Amino acid sequence: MKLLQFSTSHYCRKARLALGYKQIPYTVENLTPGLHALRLKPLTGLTTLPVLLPEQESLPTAIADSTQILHFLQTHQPEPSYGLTDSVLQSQADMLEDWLDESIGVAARFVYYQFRSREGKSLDPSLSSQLVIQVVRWQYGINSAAVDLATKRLDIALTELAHRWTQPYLVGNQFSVADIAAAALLSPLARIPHYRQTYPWLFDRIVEVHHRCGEALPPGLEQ
Ligand SMILES: N[C@@H](CCC(=O)N[C@@H](CS)C(=O)NCC(=O)O)C(=O)O
Repeated sequence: MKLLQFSTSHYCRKARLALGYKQIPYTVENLTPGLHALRLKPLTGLTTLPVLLPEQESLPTAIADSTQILHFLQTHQPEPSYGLTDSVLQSQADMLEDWLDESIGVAARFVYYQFRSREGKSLDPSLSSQLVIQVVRWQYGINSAAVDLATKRLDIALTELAHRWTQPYLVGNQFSVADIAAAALLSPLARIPHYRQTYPWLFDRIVEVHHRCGEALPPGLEQ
């Protein structure tokens, strides 16, 4: 299989965690932001990454969207499983995954790129890095007002997750798509001291999920 990705994208990290958990061998193709749309549009009709190319007859040519990729992998190779045996708990995991994808992953992106252009500029003050950050801010409409809202949304999310993720698993007592989504989509916060100091349990969980999936730790958590 081949994963089309942006190497720094937290949504692509989510797909890599799932592939790693399933121990499915795969190659990656890193696309160039801006030019990526030319490659993706004919394949999926969308412009977002990750995209999985199963590269096998009788399987779909391309699967777009991290949630669809996780779903495909679970059906294609059920073991080891991140599906829950109890259907009610599986629905909870699916809802958490969707909330993390659509709301919290976006909020984490806003807060992260704001940090990298302000207090966190020293992480890489080079012109090329700051240019990329400014392009991303422009692309997604990241400005102070939007970042304030994203910060509030993250505070609510982390308060909610604190009730659940201080246990080993977000849903029930099995590993699920919710754990994978949370570990990937909140990983950009590992670079931001405020989150490291306020929510230390979050980063313990993120590290655990990465170990479980055999995926390299995100920037800020490398040992
Ligand atoms: N819901 C999508 C979101 C993926 C997403 O937002 N990907 C970003 C990179 S982090 C992207 O490809 N942006 C480029 C674009 O929108 O053209 C998923 O889960 O795969």
